[in-house]
Amino acid sequence: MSSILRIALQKSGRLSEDSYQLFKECGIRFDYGTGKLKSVSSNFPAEFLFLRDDDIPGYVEDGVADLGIVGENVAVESARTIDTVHRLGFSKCRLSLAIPRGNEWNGIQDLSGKNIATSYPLILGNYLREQNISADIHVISGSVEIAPGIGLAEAICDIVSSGSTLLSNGLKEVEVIFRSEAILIARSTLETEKQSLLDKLLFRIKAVQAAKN
Ligand code: PRT
Ligand code: ZN
Repeated sequence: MSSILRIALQKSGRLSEDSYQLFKECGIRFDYGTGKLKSVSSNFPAEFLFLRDDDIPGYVEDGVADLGIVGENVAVESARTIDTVHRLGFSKCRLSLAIPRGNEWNGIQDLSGKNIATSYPLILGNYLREQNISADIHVISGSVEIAPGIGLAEAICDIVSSGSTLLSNGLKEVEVIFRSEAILIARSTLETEKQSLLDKLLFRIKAVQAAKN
């Protein structure tokens, strides 16, 4: 049986459009947005799976998918054993610490002994350890920005892009702890045939990127 690459993409969200567009520009055709959870390409040996971004690193590690596109923040936080094959340059954002706008900020030591709300306990925990700061990490899965306003935490650590969400919640960004963009991830050991399909795909992706620069 000839090989086919299984590629996991975000079904709908901040990564989806650019991910679909990338394959289109690589000349790889497939249907999306029809509500179907998978789609086989009509002109490249690839099958696409449409998933929530958080599930993609696990599916790639487990071999349900060979490749995937996720934000680096999600890949790192997942702590899965996966390879970063290529940086894709879209869905750029940063993971930052923010505090109430009226509060004074003299540096990271201000967070010693404080409560910090985040959905990224691993990345934040590593950062605080490197900085020798001991603080309490309070994990919440969404709407992190409201935590200081309801007395749940003195600071937050969340994804920022334009900064307008922080602003509208009365917060100010005080420290960038991680910079992220979309990345192509792969299972760490691909069979020879799949590896050569990945090489073909990468060749096309690099050509598309080179044409834009
Ligand atoms: O449904 P599913 O689980 O698949 O998607 P999701 O809702 O978990 O993720 P999604 O689609 O919001 O984001 C996917 C990825 O896009 C993230 O993991 C990041 O790598 C990247 N990304 C880029 C962002 C943003 N920009 C971003 N602005 N992810 C989230 N945001 C949030 C931010 O936290 C804030 O709440 O969007 C809001 C607006 O940001 P501002 O700063 O522009 O106001
Ligand atoms: Zn998600």
